[in-house]
Amino acid sequence: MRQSLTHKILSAHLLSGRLDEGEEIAVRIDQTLTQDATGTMTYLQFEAMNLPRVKTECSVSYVDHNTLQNGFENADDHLFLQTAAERYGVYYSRAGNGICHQVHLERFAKPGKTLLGADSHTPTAGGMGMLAIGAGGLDVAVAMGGGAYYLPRPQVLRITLTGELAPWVSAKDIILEVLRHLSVKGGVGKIIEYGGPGVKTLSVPQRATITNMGAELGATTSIFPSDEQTLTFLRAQGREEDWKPWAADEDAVYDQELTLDLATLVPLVAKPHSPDNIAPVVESVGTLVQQVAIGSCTNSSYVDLMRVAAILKGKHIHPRVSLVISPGSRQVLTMLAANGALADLLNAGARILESACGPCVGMGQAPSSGAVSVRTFNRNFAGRSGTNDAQVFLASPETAATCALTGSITDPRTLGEFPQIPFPATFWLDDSMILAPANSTQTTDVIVRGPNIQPLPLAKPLPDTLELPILLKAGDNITTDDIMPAGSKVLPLRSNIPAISEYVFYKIAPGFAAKAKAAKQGLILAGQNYGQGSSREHAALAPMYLGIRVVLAQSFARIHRANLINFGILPLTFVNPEDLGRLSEGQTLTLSVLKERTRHPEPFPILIEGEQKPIWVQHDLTERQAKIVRAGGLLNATKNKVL
Ligand code: MIC
Ligand code: SF4
Repeated sequence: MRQSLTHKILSAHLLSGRLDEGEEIAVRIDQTLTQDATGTMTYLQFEAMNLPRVKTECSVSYVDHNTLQNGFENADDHLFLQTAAERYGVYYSRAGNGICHQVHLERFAKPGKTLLGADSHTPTAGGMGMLAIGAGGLDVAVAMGGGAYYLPRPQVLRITLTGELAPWVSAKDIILEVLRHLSVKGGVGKIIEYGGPGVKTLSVPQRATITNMGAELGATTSIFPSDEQTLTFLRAQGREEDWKPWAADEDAVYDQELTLDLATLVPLVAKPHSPDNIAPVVESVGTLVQQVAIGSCTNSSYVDLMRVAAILKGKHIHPRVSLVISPGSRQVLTMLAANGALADLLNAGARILESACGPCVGMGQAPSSGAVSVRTFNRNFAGRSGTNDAQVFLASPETAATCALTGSITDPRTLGEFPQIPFPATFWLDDSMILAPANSTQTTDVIVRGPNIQPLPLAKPLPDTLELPILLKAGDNITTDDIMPAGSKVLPLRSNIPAISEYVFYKIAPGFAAKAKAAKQGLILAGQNYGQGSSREHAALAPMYLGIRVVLAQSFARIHRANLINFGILPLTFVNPEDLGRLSEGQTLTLSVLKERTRHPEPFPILIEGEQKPIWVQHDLTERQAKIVRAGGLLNATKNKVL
């Protein structure tokens, strides 16, 4: 059969399962990436596997999230990560070198290879023709040890791009348009493959903006072919030898197809508080803006920021607006500094932050109360900016820069002539902030651990009967930011599960941690797409630590469901989704014969205290996943050799 690009790369890496039938496949992982907020747990987990060194072609540990050093915690984590990288043969990208996805695209990503990253925006590297998937840290640790990555057999959705973008319409508007069509759950279980004549008009960084934000669709990943544009980018990065052409066969068959004519697109925004709340910029024109934030792994490439600089050159931002810019990498920032664009940004009134995630993850620059903040980022969940009542709009760099000038939401097309930015023939190349892994004879044995780095808690095996109070009834699209918030107060506790667990649900259900501790064990109830957003396994690990044994939802987001299983929490769905309405907080549910029931796919009943009629649920676990849950998580399952 003629193959899609996805199937070609998957077939070349397939370890078990079939691409045309069955529930689950296992693939070989060539590269891994971690970042500091998920990485400390990942390396603690790798350590628990007792392996001397990583077995991948290349593994990189980035420091980009926790770069505000308010106390010893983050600095301690950096030291732990640096020494763990040295010990296990991992590249270490130091704080200040840039955001993991941007730097990985520049320096490591290779067409046709597989990448597993402990961050949901790992699909950014799909812009390079790489099959790049976000996962929980434990799955990444297993891949570093040479283990397979298991994923539900994906459906392939082909998006055919035709035509060419009009001036002032950008790659961000393409992915916002896709989000408008598909919503934040439209990509669940799918790999999105871009093709068609419009593809060749897009550079690798533009493609990476699109694949990056495919995470917001809930997609497993998104991918572009590797072609002349890929070669141009790799050549400019001094990595021409990493290029290989990769494309789908002409008459490949897809599970679903969509066509987008780029020429018909207009500048769009995602309005508060969801990345799929899409509308044309013109509909929000006139809304007063207090903050503009440009950066993040979605939109802070060299061309993005050069265009912003060109828009702002010789002008000054509106006095109401605070403009913050966080360049994606040291490569980008150095090039802007060298060619004078940085001076144009500064002269226009921009506040320049270091090359890191920064405001995107609530690490500083929280907007003022009730402020409108226009951001080039990928997520605008309520409260993620650090200000609960801020109104965050997501937009392209062109739209954001225009809003900074006018002080209100403005269509960038009103600015007149579109500044053309030539693609650089060579990027500034200097990898001195990436510490290469020492060869095996030189590795250190000393991994430095500060007091913030606490041992990893293990889950308990699944008992046969569970009597669980419902500790929370949540709605649809609950994000991992709702479950385990980020921000400058909580993020430094990522290596300390007892301490971070105090913050579980603290924004949407204050007092949850105390309630869970008092109950000793419990269940969470939710609507659709539970756990969308980030890959943070802390959103499973910390609830597990608080005694959560089961999450019963109408549906789950992919990465979070896998994390629940990895930490021994049983994910269940309703046979009849309307049954959610029959349940409320405080009721006690009884689940019995669980060891047997998790061995079969058949639905089973749960008893509601004081009621005759049970609720029917199902687990949808594969045999392997069921063994993991019964054993009390993946680490226990591996240790006890039940897999
Ligand atoms: C995010 O954008 O939400 C994060 C912070 O990068 C997360 C990872 C984390 O929580 O550490 C992600 O996207 O996976
Ligand atoms: Fe960092 Fe934001 Fe990208 Fe997450 S989405 S990796 S926080 S820049």
